[in-house]
Amino acid sequence: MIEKLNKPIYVTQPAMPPLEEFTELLKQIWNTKILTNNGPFHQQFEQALADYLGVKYISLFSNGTLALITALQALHISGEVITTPFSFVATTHSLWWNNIKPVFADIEPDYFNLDPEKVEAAITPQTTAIMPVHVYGNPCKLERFQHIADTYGLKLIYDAAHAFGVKKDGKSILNYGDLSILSFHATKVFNTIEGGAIISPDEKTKKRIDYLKNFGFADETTVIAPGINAKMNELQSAYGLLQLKYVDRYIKKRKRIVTTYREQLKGIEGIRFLEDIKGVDHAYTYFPIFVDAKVYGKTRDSLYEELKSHNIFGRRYFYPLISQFPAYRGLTSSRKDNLPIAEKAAEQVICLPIYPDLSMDIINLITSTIISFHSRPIQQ
Ligand code: T4K
Repeated sequence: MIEKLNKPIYVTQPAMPPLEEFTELLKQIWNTKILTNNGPFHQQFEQALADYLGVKYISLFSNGTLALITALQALHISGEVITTPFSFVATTHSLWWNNIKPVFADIEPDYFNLDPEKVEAAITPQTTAIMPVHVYGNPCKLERFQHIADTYGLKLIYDAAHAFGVKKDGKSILNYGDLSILSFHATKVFNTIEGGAIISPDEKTKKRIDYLKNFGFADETTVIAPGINAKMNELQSAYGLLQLKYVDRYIKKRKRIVTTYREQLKGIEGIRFLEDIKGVDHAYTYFPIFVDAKVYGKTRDSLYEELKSHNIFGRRYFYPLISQFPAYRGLTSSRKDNLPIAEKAAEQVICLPIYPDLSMDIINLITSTIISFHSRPIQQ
């Protein structure tokens, strides 16, 4: 009989820098009274982040969703954009907020990213851009997407909300496409409480994005476009600057957790998990497992409930598919027969708890629950 934890374990828990160090930075803010609008911590953090990530031009945002919305504005995207239904709703909502029609294409069965072949088949004269997501931080087929974008004259905007620090062959994947967007939400590998960023390919684009996130102001009297207020403030920037000191440690701990999960779940029939990709430096953002009910003997939802009964709160990222939400389910591209792989992934996934402070004892308990539930006979 596996014990029930007396404290709930959630899918994640934010990693935070030492309070004393943050207090020191807060004192400086209290002295200068510069709270926002591109203050000293914002400037320092932006530069330090660009250096850490290995990118040249980055603009900080108050959250990832506003970064997505602004990225589409910055590139004047309109008409139709081809995207994935297997993501967090914000990906598609950013299109809706720009009056753009989302066109869903199916994903690939290996790493659950948008399938370039399905994207190519969905292009129409109205298509202006492709918006793939590096789901769980695993890189999309970068060269293939670039080739399609170049061939059809489309823009390529990556939702890289899960891909903080991810590199392929030693190079940041954030340098691909026309723009990439990060999220620094509390639930992410690297958090600034709320926060996000856009990575631009050149100084000109960064400048335009910086104007757009500040109401469109280029200077005191010039407004270049109807911008929005999406600025990161000084407290979050200071916090982010501190987080950068610790993020490598966070990722190292996450890797250890993933390795343990993989060792312990190896060989359980009907449970699939993702392996590292050769040449990729992973950030271990999520640890999704996929339950094949026929082989495992229990459904994904019954395992999800079983874990909950032990006070373990995994999450079904991403179920339901975005295409099934009321705003989008009427679209032709939302039909289930257009998205069979995504439908299956959404039916099978549970993201297990992963965060730097997660103890090995808890991991053992999670995996033992999965193993023992597998062998327990179905109750009539
Ligand atoms: N694109 C993609 C692909 C995304 O995944 C996201 C966000 C975005 C765009 C948009 O970026 P942002 O605008 O958010 O920067 C969470 C997050 O709110 C969201 O950021 C994230 N993706 C999404 C995948 O997950 P919920 O509603 O599942 O989170 P919530 O509040 O239920 O948190 C999960 C668990 O984490 C809680 O049960 C407890 C724990 N937790 C959470 C928070 C917020 C804490 O321990 N402390 C906390 O402060 O959406």
